[in-house]
Amino acid sequence: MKEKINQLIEQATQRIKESQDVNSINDLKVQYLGKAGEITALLKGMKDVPNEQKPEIGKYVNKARDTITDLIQAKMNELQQKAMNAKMMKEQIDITYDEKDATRGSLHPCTLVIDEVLDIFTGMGFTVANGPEIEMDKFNFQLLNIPKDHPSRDMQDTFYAGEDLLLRTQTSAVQARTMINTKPPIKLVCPGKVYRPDYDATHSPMFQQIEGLVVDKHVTLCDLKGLLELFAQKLFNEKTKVRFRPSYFPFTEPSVEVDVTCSVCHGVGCRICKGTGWIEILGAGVVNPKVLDSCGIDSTKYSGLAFGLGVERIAMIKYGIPDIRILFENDSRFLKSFK
Ligand code: FA5
Repeated sequence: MKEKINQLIEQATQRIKESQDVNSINDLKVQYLGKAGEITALLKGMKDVPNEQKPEIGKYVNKARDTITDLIQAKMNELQQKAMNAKMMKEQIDITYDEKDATRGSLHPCTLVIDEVLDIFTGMGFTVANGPEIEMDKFNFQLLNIPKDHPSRDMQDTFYAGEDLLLRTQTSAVQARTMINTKPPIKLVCPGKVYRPDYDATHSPMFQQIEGLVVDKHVTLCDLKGLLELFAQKLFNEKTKVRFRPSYFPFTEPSVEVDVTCSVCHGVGCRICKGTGWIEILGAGVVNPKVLDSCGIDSTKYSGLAFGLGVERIAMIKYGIPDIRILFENDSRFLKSFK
Protein backbone atom coordinates (compact mmCIF):
# COMPACT_ATOMS: atom_id res chain seq x y z
CA MET A 1 0.00 0.00 0.00
CA LYS A 2 2.80 2.38 1.01
CA GLU A 3 4.57 1.52 -2.21
CA LYS A 4 1.44 2.37 -4.22
CA ILE A 5 1.05 5.71 -2.39
CA ASN A 6 4.68 6.61 -2.98
CA GLN A 7 4.29 5.93 -6.69
CA LEU A 8 1.17 8.07 -6.78
CA ILE A 9 2.96 11.01 -5.10
CA GLU A 10 5.89 10.65 -7.44
CA GLN A 11 3.70 10.59 -10.53
CA ALA A 12 1.56 13.53 -9.32
CA THR A 13 4.65 15.62 -8.46
CA GLN A 14 6.04 15.09 -11.94
CA ARG A 15 2.81 15.94 -13.71
CA ILE A 16 2.19 19.04 -11.56
CA LYS A 17 5.72 20.22 -12.31
CA GLU A 18 5.17 19.82 -16.05
CA SER A 19 1.86 21.73 -16.11
CA GLN A 20 2.03 24.86 -18.24
CA ASP A 21 -1.33 26.49 -17.66
CA VAL A 22 -4.16 26.93 -15.18
CA ASN A 23 -6.49 24.59 -17.09
CA SER A 24 -4.16 21.60 -16.94
CA ILE A 25 -3.53 22.13 -13.22
CA ASN A 26 -7.28 22.22 -12.65
CA ASP A 27 -7.55 18.91 -14.52
CA LEU A 28 -4.90 17.38 -12.22
CA LYS A 29 -6.77 18.65 -9.17
CA VAL A 30 -9.86 16.80 -10.34
CA GLN A 31 -7.84 13.70 -11.23
CA TYR A 32 -6.21 13.39 -7.78
CA LEU A 33 -8.42 15.22 -5.31
CA GLY A 34 -11.84 15.27 -6.98
CA LYS A 35 -14.81 13.14 -5.88
CA ALA A 36 -13.71 10.29 -8.14
CA GLY A 37 -10.02 11.19 -7.75
CA GLU A 38 -7.18 8.80 -6.96
CA ILE A 39 -6.45 10.15 -3.43
CA THR A 40 -10.15 10.16 -2.65
CA ALA A 41 -10.25 6.52 -3.74
CA LEU A 42 -7.42 5.72 -1.32
CA LEU A 43 -9.28 7.41 1.53
CA LYS A 44 -12.43 5.49 0.68
CA GLY A 45 -10.37 2.24 0.58
CA MET A 46 -9.26 2.72 4.22
CA LYS A 47 -12.25 0.68 5.36
CA ASP A 48 -10.62 -2.43 3.82
CA VAL A 49 -7.25 -1.92 5.56
CA PRO A 50 -6.71 -4.26 8.54
CA ASN A 51 -7.45 -2.47 11.80
CA GLU A 52 -3.91 -2.71 13.18
CA GLN A 53 -2.48 -1.00 10.04
CA LYS A 54 -5.15 1.66 9.85
CA PRO A 55 -3.39 4.38 11.97
CA GLU A 56 -0.15 4.15 10.04
CA ILE A 57 -1.65 3.81 6.54
CA GLY A 58 -4.23 6.49 7.37
CA LYS A 59 -1.44 8.94 8.28
CA TYR A 60 0.36 8.05 5.07
CA VAL A 61 -2.70 8.65 2.90
CA ASN A 62 -3.44 11.96 4.65
CA LYS A 63 0.15 13.04 4.16
CA ALA A 64 -0.10 12.15 0.45
CA ARG A 65 -3.30 14.18 0.14
CA ASP A 66 -1.67 17.19 1.89
CA THR A 67 1.47 16.96 -0.24
CA ILE A 68 -0.47 16.85 -3.51
CA THR A 69 -2.85 19.64 -2.36
CA ASP A 70 0.11 21.88 -1.48
CA LEU A 71 1.91 21.15 -4.75
CA ILE A 72 -1.20 21.89 -6.77
CA GLN A 73 -1.86 25.14 -4.87
CA ALA A 74 1.74 26.31 -5.24
CA LYS A 75 1.75 25.55 -8.97
CA MET A 76 -1.62 27.27 -9.39
CA ASN A 77 -0.28 30.42 -7.68
CA GLU A 78 2.81 30.36 -9.87
CA LEU A 79 0.80 29.98 -13.11
CA GLN A 80 -1.72 32.67 -12.12
CA GLN A 81 1.09 35.08 -11.32
CA LYS A 82 2.73 34.27 -14.66
CA ALA A 83 -0.54 34.92 -16.53
CA MET A 84 -1.03 38.20 -14.67
CA ASN A 85 2.53 39.33 -15.48
CA ALA A 86 2.04 38.53 -19.16
CA LYS A 87 -1.25 40.47 -19.19
CA MET A 88 0.36 43.44 -17.49
CA MET A 89 3.25 43.46 -19.94
CA LYS A 90 0.78 43.44 -22.82
CA GLU A 91 -1.36 46.23 -21.40
CA GLN A 92 1.36 48.33 -19.90
CA ILE A 93 0.98 52.08 -20.15
CA ASP A 94 3.94 54.31 -20.77
CA ILE A 95 3.38 57.01 -18.17
CA THR A 96 6.26 59.03 -19.59
CA TYR A 97 4.43 59.33 -22.97
CA ASP A 98 3.81 62.98 -23.86
CA GLU A 99 0.17 63.41 -24.94
CA LYS A 100 1.04 66.61 -26.80
CA ASP A 101 2.73 64.48 -29.48
CA ALA A 102 -0.35 62.33 -30.10
CA THR A 103 -2.35 63.05 -33.22
CA ARG A 104 -5.92 63.32 -32.11
CA GLY A 105 -8.64 63.17 -34.75
CA SER A 106 -11.49 65.65 -35.08
CA LEU A 107 -14.95 65.56 -36.58
CA HIS A 108 -15.25 66.61 -40.22
CA PRO A 109 -17.06 69.97 -40.61
CA CYS A 110 -19.90 68.22 -42.51
CA THR A 111 -20.33 65.78 -39.62
CA LEU A 112 -20.45 68.75 -37.24
CA VAL A 113 -23.21 70.32 -39.37
CA ILE A 114 -25.21 67.07 -39.62
CA ASP A 115 -24.97 66.53 -35.84
CA GLU A 116 -26.06 70.09 -35.14
CA VAL A 117 -28.98 70.07 -37.62
CA LEU A 118 -30.26 66.70 -36.38
CA ASP A 119 -29.92 67.91 -32.81
CA ILE A 120 -32.08 70.96 -33.56
CA PHE A 121 -34.81 68.98 -35.31
CA THR A 122 -34.90 66.04 -32.91
CA GLY A 123 -35.23 68.67 -30.18
CA MET A 124 -38.41 69.77 -31.98
CA GLY A 125 -39.82 66.24 -32.01
CA PHE A 126 -38.61 65.05 -35.44
CA THR A 127 -37.44 61.46 -35.87
CA VAL A 128 -34.46 60.50 -38.03
CA ALA A 129 -35.10 58.33 -41.11
CA ASN A 130 -32.77 56.74 -43.65
CA GLY A 131 -33.05 55.42 -47.18
CA PRO A 132 -30.83 53.70 -49.78
CA GLU A 133 -28.32 55.63 -51.89
CA ILE A 134 -28.98 53.34 -54.87
CA GLU A 135 -32.61 54.19 -55.40
CA MET A 136 -35.50 53.24 -57.64
CA ASP A 137 -36.65 55.80 -60.21
CA LYS A 138 -40.12 55.47 -58.69
CA PHE A 139 -39.07 56.93 -55.29
CA ASN A 140 -36.52 59.48 -56.52
CA PHE A 141 -38.75 60.87 -59.28
CA GLN A 142 -42.08 59.30 -60.23
CA LEU A 143 -43.87 59.42 -56.85
CA LEU A 144 -42.57 62.98 -56.45
CA ASN A 145 -44.55 64.14 -59.47
CA ILE A 146 -41.62 63.81 -61.88
CA PRO A 147 -42.71 61.23 -64.46
CA LYS A 148 -40.26 59.79 -67.04
CA ASP A 149 -39.42 62.33 -69.80
CA HIS A 150 -40.61 65.20 -67.60
CA PRO A 151 -38.45 68.28 -68.36
CA SER A 152 -37.86 68.93 -64.65
CA ARG A 153 -35.58 65.88 -64.54
CA ASP A 154 -33.01 68.18 -66.14
CA MET A 155 -32.93 70.17 -62.86
CA GLN A 156 -31.14 67.22 -61.31
CA ASP A 157 -28.94 65.43 -63.83
CA THR A 158 -28.67 61.83 -62.81
CA PHE A 159 -26.19 58.93 -62.62
CA TYR A 160 -28.21 55.92 -63.80
CA ALA A 161 -27.35 52.39 -62.70
CA GLY A 162 -29.95 50.59 -64.84
CA GLU A 163 -33.36 51.08 -66.43
CA ASP A 164 -35.07 51.94 -63.16
CA LEU A 165 -32.13 52.24 -60.79
CA LEU A 166 -30.08 55.34 -60.07
CA LEU A 167 -27.85 57.00 -57.49
CA ARG A 168 -30.41 59.13 -55.68
CA THR A 169 -30.21 62.79 -56.63
CA GLN A 170 -32.08 64.04 -53.56
CA THR A 171 -33.01 62.83 -50.09
CA SER A 172 -36.61 63.67 -51.11
CA ALA A 173 -36.69 60.00 -52.22
CA VAL A 174 -37.02 59.12 -48.51
CA GLN A 175 -40.19 61.28 -48.34
CA ALA A 176 -41.86 59.05 -50.90
CA ARG A 177 -40.60 55.84 -49.25
CA THR A 178 -41.90 57.00 -45.88
CA MET A 179 -45.27 58.31 -47.03
CA ILE A 180 -46.04 55.10 -48.91
CA ASN A 181 -45.38 53.04 -45.76
CA THR A 182 -46.51 55.32 -42.92
CA LYS A 183 -49.79 56.88 -41.90
CA PRO A 184 -49.73 60.58 -40.84
CA PRO A 185 -48.81 62.32 -38.63
CA ILE A 186 -45.26 62.16 -40.03
CA LYS A 187 -42.42 64.33 -38.74
CA LEU A 188 -38.98 63.26 -39.90
CA VAL A 189 -35.56 64.41 -40.97
CA CYS A 190 -33.37 62.32 -43.22
CA PRO A 191 -29.64 62.88 -43.69
CA GLY A 192 -27.74 61.19 -46.50
CA LYS A 193 -25.46 61.26 -49.51
CA VAL A 194 -26.85 62.23 -52.91
CA TYR A 195 -25.23 62.26 -56.36
CA ARG A 196 -25.38 64.54 -59.41
CA PRO A 197 -22.97 65.07 -62.32
CA ASP A 198 -21.91 68.54 -61.07
CA TYR A 199 -18.42 69.85 -60.38
CA ASP A 200 -17.27 73.37 -59.53
CA ALA A 201 -16.48 75.55 -56.51
CA THR A 202 -20.00 75.22 -55.07
CA HIS A 203 -21.12 71.90 -56.63
CA SER A 204 -19.79 68.42 -55.98
CA PRO A 205 -20.77 65.12 -57.68
CA MET A 206 -21.40 63.60 -54.24
CA PHE A 207 -22.80 65.81 -51.54
CA GLN A 208 -25.05 65.43 -48.53
CA GLN A 209 -28.55 66.65 -47.94
CA ILE A 210 -30.88 66.69 -44.99
CA GLU A 211 -34.52 66.36 -45.87
CA GLY A 212 -37.36 67.38 -43.61
CA LEU A 213 -40.99 66.29 -43.91
CA VAL A 214 -44.08 67.04 -41.85
CA VAL A 215 -47.47 65.61 -42.84
CA ASP A 216 -50.50 66.20 -40.65
CA LYS A 217 -53.88 67.94 -40.64
CA HIS A 218 -53.78 71.72 -41.34
CA VAL A 219 -50.04 72.03 -42.08
CA THR A 220 -49.46 75.32 -43.94
CA LEU A 221 -46.81 77.54 -45.47
CA CYS A 222 -46.89 79.57 -42.22
CA ASP A 223 -45.76 76.48 -40.29
CA LEU A 224 -42.91 76.04 -42.77
CA LYS A 225 -41.89 79.68 -42.36
CA GLY A 226 -41.96 79.56 -38.54
CA LEU A 227 -40.11 76.26 -38.44
CA LEU A 228 -37.32 77.35 -40.77
CA GLU A 229 -36.92 80.74 -39.05
CA LEU A 230 -36.45 79.01 -35.71
CA PHE A 231 -34.08 76.50 -37.29
CA ALA A 232 -31.92 79.22 -38.90
CA GLN A 233 -31.70 81.15 -35.64
CA LYS A 234 -30.62 78.05 -33.76
CA LEU A 235 -28.10 77.02 -36.43
CA PHE A 236 -26.51 80.46 -36.98
CA ASN A 237 -27.55 83.00 -34.35
CA GLU A 238 -30.62 84.70 -32.89
CA LYS A 239 -30.32 87.75 -35.15
CA THR A 240 -30.48 85.66 -38.33
CA LYS A 241 -33.31 86.69 -40.64
CA VAL A 242 -34.92 84.36 -43.15
CA ARG A 243 -36.16 85.30 -46.64
CA PHE A 244 -38.48 83.15 -48.76
CA ARG A 245 -38.18 83.49 -52.55
CA PRO A 246 -40.73 81.88 -54.89
CA SER A 247 -39.26 78.87 -56.67
CA TYR A 248 -40.30 75.66 -58.38
CA PHE A 249 -40.06 72.02 -57.34
CA PRO A 250 -42.49 69.53 -58.92
CA PHE A 251 -43.16 67.94 -55.50
CA THR A 252 -44.09 71.13 -53.61
CA GLU A 253 -46.71 73.77 -54.36
CA PRO A 254 -46.03 76.56 -53.58
CA SER A 255 -42.23 76.10 -53.62
CA VAL A 256 -39.67 78.42 -52.11
CA GLU A 257 -35.97 78.90 -51.88
CA VAL A 258 -34.83 80.02 -48.46
CA ASP A 259 -32.08 82.58 -47.83
CA VAL A 260 -30.61 83.62 -44.49
CA THR A 261 -28.81 86.84 -43.63
CA CYS A 262 -25.09 86.28 -44.12
CA SER A 263 -23.62 85.02 -40.84
CA VAL A 264 -20.31 86.75 -41.63
CA CYS A 265 -21.49 90.34 -42.39
CA HIS A 266 -24.98 90.11 -40.81
CA GLY A 267 -26.69 91.39 -43.97
CA VAL A 268 -24.35 94.27 -44.79
CA GLY A 269 -22.72 92.55 -47.77
CA CYS A 270 -19.34 90.79 -47.99
CA ARG A 271 -17.24 88.41 -50.09
CA ILE A 272 -18.98 85.29 -48.76
CA CYS A 273 -22.50 86.52 -49.70
CA LYS A 274 -21.22 88.19 -52.87
CA GLY A 275 -22.24 91.60 -51.55
CA THR A 276 -25.98 90.75 -51.29
CA GLY A 277 -26.19 90.22 -47.51
CA TRP A 278 -28.16 86.98 -48.13
CA ILE A 279 -27.15 83.35 -48.61
CA GLU A 280 -29.36 80.55 -49.97
CA ILE A 281 -29.48 77.54 -47.67
CA LEU A 282 -32.27 75.27 -48.85
CA GLY A 283 -35.26 74.47 -51.03
CA ALA A 284 -38.69 73.93 -49.48
CA GLY A 285 -42.43 74.11 -49.96
CA VAL A 286 -45.87 72.79 -49.18
CA VAL A 287 -46.10 69.16 -50.29
CA ASN A 288 -47.89 68.97 -53.64
CA PRO A 289 -51.30 67.26 -53.07
CA LYS A 290 -50.54 65.08 -56.12
CA VAL A 291 -47.55 63.63 -54.21
CA LEU A 292 -49.66 62.89 -51.13
CA ASP A 293 -52.30 61.15 -53.24
CA SER A 294 -49.83 59.08 -55.24
CA CYS A 295 -48.24 57.95 -51.94
CA GLY A 296 -51.65 56.87 -50.59
CA ILE A 297 -52.29 59.84 -48.26
CA ASP A 298 -55.67 61.57 -48.69
CA SER A 299 -54.82 65.15 -49.69
CA THR A 300 -58.30 66.37 -48.78
CA LYS A 301 -57.58 65.48 -45.15
CA TYR A 302 -53.84 65.98 -44.85
CA SER A 303 -51.26 68.51 -45.96
CA GLY A 304 -47.51 68.68 -45.55
CA LEU A 305 -44.38 70.75 -45.62
CA ALA A 306 -40.96 69.67 -46.82
CA PHE A 307 -37.49 71.08 -47.10
CA GLY A 308 -34.07 69.92 -48.25
CA LEU A 309 -30.75 71.52 -47.35
CA GLY A 310 -27.23 70.96 -48.63
CA VAL A 311 -24.88 70.01 -45.79
CA GLU A 312 -21.66 71.13 -47.56
CA ARG A 313 -23.22 74.51 -48.39
CA ILE A 314 -24.18 75.05 -44.76
CA ALA A 315 -20.66 74.06 -43.67
CA MET A 316 -19.22 76.53 -46.20
CA ILE A 317 -21.41 79.35 -44.84
CA LYS A 318 -20.90 78.47 -41.19
CA TYR A 319 -17.12 78.10 -41.39
CA GLY A 320 -16.38 80.56 -44.23
CA ILE A 321 -15.09 77.87 -46.64
CA PRO A 322 -14.68 79.39 -50.13
CA ASP A 323 -14.53 76.19 -52.25
CA ILE A 324 -16.60 73.01 -51.69
CA ARG A 325 -13.72 70.84 -52.94
CA ILE A 326 -11.66 71.61 -49.82
CA LEU A 327 -14.20 69.53 -47.91
CA PHE A 328 -13.24 66.40 -49.87
CA GLU A 329 -9.46 66.80 -50.09
CA ASN A 330 -8.84 65.54 -46.55
CA ASP A 331 -5.93 67.90 -46.04
CA SER A 332 -5.06 67.28 -42.40
CA ARG A 333 -4.11 70.97 -41.86
CA PHE A 334 -7.67 71.98 -42.83
CA LEU A 335 -9.30 69.21 -40.80
CA LYS A 336 -7.22 70.01 -37.71
CA SER A 337 -8.68 73.52 -37.62
CA PHE A 338 -12.02 71.96 -36.54
CA LYS A 339 -10.64 70.50 -33.30
C1 FA5 B 1 -33.52 69.63 -53.88
O1 FA5 B 1 -32.70 68.73 -53.98
C2 FA5 B 1 -34.88 69.38 -53.31
N1 FA5 B 1 -35.06 67.98 -53.10
C3 FA5 B 1 -35.02 70.15 -51.99
C4 FA5 B 1 -36.43 70.16 -51.53
C5 FA5 B 1 -36.83 69.23 -50.59
C6 FA5 B 1 -37.31 71.10 -52.01
C7 FA5 B 1 -38.14 69.24 -50.17
C8 FA5 B 1 -38.62 71.11 -51.61
C9 FA5 B 1 -39.03 70.20 -50.65
P1 FA5 B 1 -31.95 71.47 -54.77
O2 FA5 B 1 -31.61 70.81 -56.05
O3 FA5 B 1 -32.08 72.96 -54.79
O4 FA5 B 1 -33.28 70.89 -54.11
O5 FA5 B 1 -30.86 71.05 -53.68
C10 FA5 B 1 -31.00 71.39 -52.31
C11 FA5 B 1 -29.69 71.94 -51.76
O6 FA5 B 1 -28.64 71.02 -52.05
C12 FA5 B 1 -29.26 73.25 -52.42
O7 FA5 B 1 -29.85 74.34 -51.77
C13 FA5 B 1 -27.77 73.20 -52.22
O8 FA5 B 1 -27.48 73.66 -50.91
C14 FA5 B 1 -27.44 71.74 -52.26
N2 FA5 B 1 -26.86 71.31 -53.56
C15 FA5 B 1 -27.48 71.10 -54.73
N3 FA5 B 1 -26.63 70.64 -55.65
C16 FA5 B 1 -25.45 70.54 -55.05
C17 FA5 B 1 -24.16 70.06 -55.45
N4 FA5 B 1 -23.92 69.56 -56.64
N5 FA5 B 1 -23.14 70.11 -54.55
C18 FA5 B 1 -23.35 70.56 -53.29
N6 FA5 B 1 -24.55 70.97 -52.83
C19 FA5 B 1 -25.59 70.97 -53.70
